[in-house]
Amino acid sequence: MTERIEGHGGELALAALRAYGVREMFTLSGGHVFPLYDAAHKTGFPIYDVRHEQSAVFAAEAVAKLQRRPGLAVLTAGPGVTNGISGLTSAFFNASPVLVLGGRAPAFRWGSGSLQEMDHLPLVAPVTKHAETVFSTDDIPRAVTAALTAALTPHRGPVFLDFPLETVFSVADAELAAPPGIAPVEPDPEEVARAARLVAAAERPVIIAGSDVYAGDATAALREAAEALQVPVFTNGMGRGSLPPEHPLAFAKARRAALSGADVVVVVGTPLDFRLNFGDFGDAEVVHIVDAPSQRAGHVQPAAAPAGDLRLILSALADHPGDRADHAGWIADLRAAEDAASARHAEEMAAETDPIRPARVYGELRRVLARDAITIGDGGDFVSYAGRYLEPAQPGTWLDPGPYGCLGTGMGYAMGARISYPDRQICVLMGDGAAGFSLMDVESLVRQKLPVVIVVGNNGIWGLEKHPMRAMYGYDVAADLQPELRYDQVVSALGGAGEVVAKAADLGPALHRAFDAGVPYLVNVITDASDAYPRSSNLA
Ligand SMILES: Cc1ncc(C[n+]2csc(CCOP(=O)(O)OP(=O)(O)O)c2C)c(N)n1
Ligand SMILES: [Mg+2]
Repeated sequence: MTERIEGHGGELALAALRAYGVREMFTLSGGHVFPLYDAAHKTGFPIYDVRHEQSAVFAAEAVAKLQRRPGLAVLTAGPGVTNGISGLTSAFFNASPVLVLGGRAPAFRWGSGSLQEMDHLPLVAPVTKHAETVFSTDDIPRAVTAALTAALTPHRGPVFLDFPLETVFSVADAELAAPPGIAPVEPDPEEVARAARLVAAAERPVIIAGSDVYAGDATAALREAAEALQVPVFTNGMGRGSLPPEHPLAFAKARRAALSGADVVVVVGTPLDFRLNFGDFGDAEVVHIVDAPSQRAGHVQPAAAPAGDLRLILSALADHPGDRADHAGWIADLRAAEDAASARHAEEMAAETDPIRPARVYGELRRVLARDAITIGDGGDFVSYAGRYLEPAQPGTWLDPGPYGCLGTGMGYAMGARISYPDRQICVLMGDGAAGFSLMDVESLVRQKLPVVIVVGNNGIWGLEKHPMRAMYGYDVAADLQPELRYDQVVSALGGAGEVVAKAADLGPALHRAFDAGVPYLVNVITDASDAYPRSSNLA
């Protein structure tokens, strides 16, 4: 169904965005994109603005990741777009359906040296699924609809459009088509059957489920498959919490025992990258289940690699008609390893040390966080410890930067999370180094009444770099920060509130005050800077 609409370029774009379920924009002001603001302002479409364009794109990405719908960032021409590129790249690595609309210097005098004149496409093309300059006003709805369709089609990812000044300021009459439905991609049934036979016949199978399981709304199918075939499940990224932690097949800490003992490893909805030892699990056969053929690994030859709609593939595994091996002994062995690790972790999380070790911060947080709390990690060691000690109880509640590993997601992700869930706890776990990238955006959160809690693991160093550099060279450079810096006072100065915590016993009350504050609140925890724990690869 199509309808005819009339308006300036901003109005035409917004009509197409609304039709596709976009519900807000994140932006930082620039004259090149005023018509988009005008369209939003006149129709009550929410505009959230930030202090650095990276935060706008990260906020859009958080919306996309959490709500599985498109997130929108509007960036002005030139520096606005270039400041958003790390955010776009993170979205590309995370397969997040983010649309960035860029302003652009006028086309009619291109090359004459207009303000902020640059061609964005060669910069953004390698990190987007679709990038296009729209030269004609009446073409804007088509371009927006096509871009969003590309963003939402598995394997999902960010897209980019820019509008030359005259395109977006001019008025036109245009056709607006209804968004096309995105049909699920049918997997090859032979490949699915091969995968099912391998898992069913395995003696010691393991499933590792990642972000695309959540993005593809396949957590219920994952659970059915795991239960039907009795396979232990580990998770990473947005896959965390796919099975509730108390589920008999949910595992987190016995990963080493599982991966070294498994004879078949099923990796679903996440790449065979550095987080998974590049898909090398010793003698185990690998089944790689992906949401699109483009996601099959080029560097590994899996025993089976079904590609397509993850719900269809996982449901087919659950319905496998043949015999299955008994995995009760294997599951019991892993449960023993898991329980032993849990007991160790419980001790670490209760430890009364001075200075405070990060594990204790997570021990206290576990008492305060509700099951549906959104936890955001932005930092080095402090966040990798979070991956060890926190157990998301529900899918879609854990936001880490993903395999691109970009520091600075914190306040942008927090903004997107708060807007997605006005009534949930939003907790950002930040390294003191990471805090430097986005803390100014606390001002944006305060001004727009978006309270969140920020817990800083303040070790006074870029820990994840300092310790490895010392181990490698015997010395380190460019790895120190000011010790015990008052990041809480920065937040207070910006209109929020906060406090320093240096004693373990003070953590609990501070966290309660933080979640009750009703404004952005930073709990500045002075933590142990020593290399006290083994690093976890659970970060992303
Ligand atoms: C944008 C960006 N710059 C640099 C890095 C490299 N890096 C990874 S972890 C890390 C240290 C982070 O320090 P902090 O946030 O204080 O956490 P800590 O390791 O001390 O707990 C750095 C600099 C990165 N991942 N992203
Ligand atoms: Mg640090």
